[in-house]
Amino acid sequence: MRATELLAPTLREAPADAEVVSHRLLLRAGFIRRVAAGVYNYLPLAVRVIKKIEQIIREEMDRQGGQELLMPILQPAELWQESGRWDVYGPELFRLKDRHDRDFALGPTHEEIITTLVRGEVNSYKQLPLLLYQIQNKYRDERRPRFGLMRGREFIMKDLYSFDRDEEGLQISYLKMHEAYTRIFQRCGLRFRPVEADSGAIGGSETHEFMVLAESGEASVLFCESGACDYAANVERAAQVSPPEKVKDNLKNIAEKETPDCRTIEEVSQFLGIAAQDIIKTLLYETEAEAVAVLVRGDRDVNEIKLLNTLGCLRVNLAGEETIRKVTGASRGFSGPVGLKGIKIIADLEVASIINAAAGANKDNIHWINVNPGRDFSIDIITDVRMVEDGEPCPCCGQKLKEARGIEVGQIFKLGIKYSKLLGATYLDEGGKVKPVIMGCYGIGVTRTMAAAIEQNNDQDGIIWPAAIAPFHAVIIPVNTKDAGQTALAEAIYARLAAAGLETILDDRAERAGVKFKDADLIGCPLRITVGAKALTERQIEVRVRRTGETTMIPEEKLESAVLELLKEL
Ligand code: 9G3
Repeated sequence: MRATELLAPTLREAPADAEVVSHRLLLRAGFIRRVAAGVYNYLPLAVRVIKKIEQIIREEMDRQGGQELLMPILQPAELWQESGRWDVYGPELFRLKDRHDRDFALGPTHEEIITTLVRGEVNSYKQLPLLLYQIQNKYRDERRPRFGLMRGREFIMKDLYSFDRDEEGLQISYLKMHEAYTRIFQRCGLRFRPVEADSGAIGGSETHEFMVLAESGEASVLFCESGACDYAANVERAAQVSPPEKVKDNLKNIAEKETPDCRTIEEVSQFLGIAAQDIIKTLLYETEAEAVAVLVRGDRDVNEIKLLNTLGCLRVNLAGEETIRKVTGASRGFSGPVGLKGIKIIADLEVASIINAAAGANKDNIHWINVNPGRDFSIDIITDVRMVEDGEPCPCCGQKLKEARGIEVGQIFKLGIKYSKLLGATYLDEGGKVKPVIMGCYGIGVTRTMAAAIEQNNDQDGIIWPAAIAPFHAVIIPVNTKDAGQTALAEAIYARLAAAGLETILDDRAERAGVKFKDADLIGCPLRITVGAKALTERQIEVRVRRTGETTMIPEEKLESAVLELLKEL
């Protein structure tokens, strides 16, 4: 591709509203342009990257026996009403009407459509298993579309659905997708981890998220540092190791202390001279059914997902001032478990073994000291209900857990019979018995993967594409376009590399070399090939590696093989 013919409008300045580096660089390097909030044009460079990612995905889906199909973006409301999800999803579901006033949605995902397809076409065990996938635009009307391609309202997703006869079949399909995803992100040249995730209150079913590791990631993951163990979980899911049993002696007498205006753990700790870990933090939550008190150590945070799963409810929210006063008789900051009546008390494992702790007294400006569970209050549920932190022991092997940040680029789920039951997708087994098909679903955010690759691979000068997904392998820069010798040599190199199967941009623009170097760095192709005066006189070509800045002089006749060799490592 010649730069003079390529629509890659680079920008000197970072647009002001771009908050994350991938958004800034995609705009500056001329990969995307905004059309509406969370909706973008993908310019030619972006399309090349997207196609490369899609091709890797297709090859790995097909390797596992996946079959590609295409389902409609425009989906009739009836199917969503059948699954019950027309009413479950609120404004996030894009809804529209046709000329006959019939309701439709723009597909945010395709469980309803594909389950209905399989209901119609599959009736015997002989037709199973099936792995069906598509790569297509998805629509979700996010409350706050932001971070460029990280959270768009229109985005490209690969979604695969598995259909099996039984749980064993589902397990095989699930492992196939786990392996495929591992191969895909490896081939894309990304540093990533599959992590256990939470499967929700229904429980039982497995789910993993594939996280691209990047400081800027929104998600927090914990993984075992020991080489021997591969435990990794997202922060919602990570399990705490049960604290050691404490010998409950030396229990002191409970006593009231004035704590004027001390509402936070920090203020109470400071005022009473008691460490945060020796204070019981009491938080009131409301579910759709009841109010509950949740107790964690003062230095810990409640994990609301674990709380939701413990209670088996639909939602949990911190209670407001009004509820707090009604339940405790005091204002916010003075709640405690002693004498608390009429609500369930859920305590974290660590609170159950605490000794002589401080806690709110359910009276304004007063805390108890020397509170002891069992003696001074009783607990309804003792369970793991807190966030696990960096440096805690691994639940698998006891070595240290390390916290890292990541971007979720893929997720795999065991669905079971949820959709096949609701939509009536059944088959006849070998004994002629009617059974629901067992399903799994597996997604990869294609456009998000492109953005995540940039979040993980960039420097102050621009993007650094992994070779496998780079829009081009190299940029060829004739230093002086007025020098006929240089332009001729650059053209010859361009033709030779193309013949060797390499994708290059020939920067034939009549710009200063400095401008071209800057744009090449910004766009981030793995290699830059500079054709200057020396190339002509010494027949040695300068090849520079974008990631390291290292340059090597390659004898002109060895250029193709040298470039191919360099790309293997990038
Ligand atoms: C909706 C809306 C938003 C949604 C969904 C439905 C997320 C929804 C979960 C999934 C699960 C899997 C197939 C590929 C892998 C992920 N946001 N999800 O179901 F109506 Cl508005 O999409 N689907």
